[in-house]
Amino acid sequence: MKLLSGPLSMFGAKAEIAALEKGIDANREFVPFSLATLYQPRHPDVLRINPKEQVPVLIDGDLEIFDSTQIFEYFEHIQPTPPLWPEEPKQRARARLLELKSDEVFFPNVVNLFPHNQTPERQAETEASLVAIPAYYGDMEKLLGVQEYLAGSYSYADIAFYMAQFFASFIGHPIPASNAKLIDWRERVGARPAVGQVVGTMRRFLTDNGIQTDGF
Ligand SMILES: N[C@@H](CCC(=O)N[C@@H](CS)C(=O)NCC(=O)O)C(=O)O
Repeated sequence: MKLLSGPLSMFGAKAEIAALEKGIDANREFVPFSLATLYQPRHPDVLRINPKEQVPVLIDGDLEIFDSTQIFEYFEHIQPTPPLWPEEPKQRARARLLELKSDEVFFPNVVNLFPHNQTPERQAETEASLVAIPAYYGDMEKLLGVQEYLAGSYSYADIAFYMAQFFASFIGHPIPASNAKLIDWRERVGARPAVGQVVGTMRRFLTDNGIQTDGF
């Protein structure tokens, strides 16, 4: 099995963490990527398999799929233990929704605040995201009121949001100290060997490129 990712791909990191959590032997390969050229030139397998030309891409024999959430689903079927979706149907539905919201509601706000996106023409988006990020942290803090993980048991929802908040911290919008339960959650998830391994590789890429990661 081959998992094509990038050294700073938050979506690729999600898939790699899941493979490690499940003991799936997915040989992670980084596509060409640099801070100057980003994903150019694109890896030929990415161009062939994903019309969106993005990583992660998973190749397992004659199966070729893309999108981190699709990869989660495949992993869950081929290696059901340890489960990374809750068993109970409503809790599972909540976990799926949280995973989607992390990628598609929270993370776009982080992207809006990437320095190259903060142009005068995008002032409205910048301002909206500066409000949306702390509001989302507040919502996650409330969820953790009575449970250790976002959807009860440790799940793909935690993996997704751990990576999304990692990038938010990277651009200067970390979980505030007032969200103490969410900070404890970040410590709990970050202490998992699978998460530490993948995030550690990402931190090394950043420090090798002259970016200090001590503050997040
Ligand atoms: N919804 C996709 C998003 C994938 C995605 O945005 N990948 C980024 C890297 S984290 C990428 O390949 N970007 C290159 C580009 O869009 O040019 C997923 O969950 O895998």
